Amino acid sequence: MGFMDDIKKAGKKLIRKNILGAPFVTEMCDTCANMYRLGWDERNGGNISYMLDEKEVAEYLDLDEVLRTIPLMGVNAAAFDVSPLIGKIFIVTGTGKYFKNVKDDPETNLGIVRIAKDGKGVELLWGYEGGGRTTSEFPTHMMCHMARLAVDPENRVVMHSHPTNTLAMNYVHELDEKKFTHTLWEMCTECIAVFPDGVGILPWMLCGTNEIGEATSKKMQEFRLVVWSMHGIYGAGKTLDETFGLIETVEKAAQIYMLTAHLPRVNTIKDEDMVKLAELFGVKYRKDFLDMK
Ligand code: 2HA
Ligand code: ZN
Repeated sequence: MGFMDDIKKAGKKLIRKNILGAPFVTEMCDTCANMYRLGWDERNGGNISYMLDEKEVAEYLDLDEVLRTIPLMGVNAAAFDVSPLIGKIFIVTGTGKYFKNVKDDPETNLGIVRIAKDGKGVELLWGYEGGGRTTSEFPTHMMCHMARLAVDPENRVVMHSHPTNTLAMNYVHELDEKKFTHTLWEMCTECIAVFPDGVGILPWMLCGTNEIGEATSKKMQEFRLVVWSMHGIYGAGKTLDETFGLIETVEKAAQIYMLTAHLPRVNTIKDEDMVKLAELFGVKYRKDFLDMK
């Protein structure tokens, strides 16, 4: 490289903005802090991946500067095809990291990674200081991104969490997608408008594996919310706010259920009322999840 190239490179560095002020970093920090504060993400529970716009990231980072390459964790590489995501950049919570600590130390607890050209690993562009890696659920996240992007090209976020009441409800309510969704819809007036596609449910499965990733992404072809029985929930959406809001709404409904399940039910929101709501909001809802004949 010649002298002029060095000057140009130094110049590019100088005009680059501070990544700690990037909206995608501050939003990740705020989201993790919120989820922790709500008690949904104890210890290292939960993980988030958020697909970023390459041009936006280039305002903060030199995209040619790869800090290190990280293999995809817990994955039978031959069975795992991420080719639709090659070159895509994500900000991702780190494995073993605590949501509690993200806001105070984003550089250690978060990483910005690009899916490598061979699709077998990721290139670290920023973060995971001290040798961190992507969440153990990264394969599931990537499979979910692929599934959601196929039905909604604007999907950007996949979020996993252990919301307390949603989890409690798993122990006392039948784990049937129609019945579970219907109960949630009955608990808050706007539920049917917020998640008209309902909630998918997987049986208890071993987490961090290809199998659970495949099963979750299969559900994500149909649902933006998937309950992992006796473990937690997955959500997908266009923004961090939207995805958080989906999980938050399920959790609120589950809380009402848990506060009332042991009491005689005197009143409820009727199916015909839910239809009116869905029509008012103009949403396409799972008609087969209502009990109306
Ligand atoms: O990242 O929640 O499911 C920790 C978990 C695994
Ligand atoms: Zn979990």
